Amino acid sequence: MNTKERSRRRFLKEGAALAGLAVGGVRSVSGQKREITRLPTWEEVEGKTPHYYQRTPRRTYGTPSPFEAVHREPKTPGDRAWATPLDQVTGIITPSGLHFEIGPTPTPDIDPRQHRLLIQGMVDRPVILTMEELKRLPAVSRIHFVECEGNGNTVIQEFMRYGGMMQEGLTLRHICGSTSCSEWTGVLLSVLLKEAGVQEGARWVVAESADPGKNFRNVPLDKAMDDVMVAYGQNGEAIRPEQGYPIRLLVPGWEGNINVKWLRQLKVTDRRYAANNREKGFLLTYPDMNPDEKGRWFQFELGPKSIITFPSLGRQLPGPGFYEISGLAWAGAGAIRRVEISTDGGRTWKDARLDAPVLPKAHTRFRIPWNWDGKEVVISSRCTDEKGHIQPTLEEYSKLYGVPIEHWVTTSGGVYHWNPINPFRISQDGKVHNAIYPLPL
Ligand SMILES: Nc1nc2c(c(=O)[nH]1)N[C@H]1C(S)=C(S)[C@@H](COP(=O)(O)O)O[C@H]1N2
Ligand SMILES: [Mo]
Repeated sequence: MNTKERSRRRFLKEGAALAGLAVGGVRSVSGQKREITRLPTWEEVEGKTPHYYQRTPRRTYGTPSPFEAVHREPKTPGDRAWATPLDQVTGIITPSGLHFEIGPTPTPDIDPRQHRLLIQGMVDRPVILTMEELKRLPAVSRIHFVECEGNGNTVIQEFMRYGGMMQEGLTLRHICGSTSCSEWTGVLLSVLLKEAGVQEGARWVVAESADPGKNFRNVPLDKAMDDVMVAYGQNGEAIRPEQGYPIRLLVPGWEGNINVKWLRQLKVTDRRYAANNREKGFLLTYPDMNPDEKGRWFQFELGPKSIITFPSLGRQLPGPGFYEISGLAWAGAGAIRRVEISTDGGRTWKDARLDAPVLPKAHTRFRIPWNWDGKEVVISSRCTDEKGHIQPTLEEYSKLYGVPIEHWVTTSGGVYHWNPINPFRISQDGKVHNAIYPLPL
């Protein structure tokens, strides 16, 4: 069989699997089967109830269809973290208006004409840049995720609050809504630092924000000279106010809070500044934890992580039949090399297809066809990054931190860099439940 023939056969085979969707002829909206010979015209249905078609004056700035109710929401009621509904995002790019958001309320709106970026400290030539001057410099556009170091810690809180019972009504947003992926445009920090001339002995760049919270973070010089960016563009337009307009620091692959928004100062130093309490990767924030400095508590890079976005927590499958299991995988260390899917509670695994482009430190879309027989099933995804790091099970994850599994349910300090495999259990009624805790709690 030649290649052409083989791909034709494969096409026919996959086509046969999908045909299951339409078995028994075409269904009308009311559910009755009938012969369809033509579709109604606009004139026949416009303005009738339910409104199949409607006319809307042309929008000067495009917004989602009125039939799309998608929006961001607090991660938990009253939470200052607003989460991306990842289960409603298609592909790998998060629409800017749905990017998760962690920062002060109300959102600072900064006038770019008055905003300046100051680069000072251990440099030969301190620089003050207007936003126009910054935009004249050589720029790059790169697709990267930003993930909050606390993404997933709601799982734990909910467990604590509900005595081990996963609360009804939780969706993917609650357990994995604090990661988003955009195309960012800006000037590499290395370009700015070379312009300013970094002095001998310098080791850190302290980034500070303009908002009243005065968020600041220490970036090691090695990372600063590598792929850190001062970004002003997001998905083809100016960064949104919620993401740090007019400029933010973008530190690819590292925990979210180091990506200082509303950036206004970069100070080159030979020592790190006292960590504020946002520096979640910092050992001393967790004195009750593994005190080994070489341990996992002192790291800013995010581990490999994947999550099934369909069928995901809070969804309900209408019945047995064909579905495509799909989701996102990402890793702080680089590109995703492989995603495997299990539909038998982690006993056996099959490779999922990765949609191009598969980019370093970016969300990667995976897909695998699946026929659900209607029996209770546990589905999970597991990813491997280009350095060979494999997403851990909850048991493996706990071992890395030197704590028993129970630790994550009893800890009061919050959970950071949470990347264990997150299985979902689909019960016979089609409901999708969280199955991360194997323990009877
Ligand atoms: N100035 C400032 N920068 C900030 C924060 C903040 O509160 N103030 N929050 C940080 C945290 S904790 C995270 S996870 C990311 C989130 O970026 P996003 O809001 O664009 O998703 O921004 C970081 N940068
Ligand atoms: Mo964060």
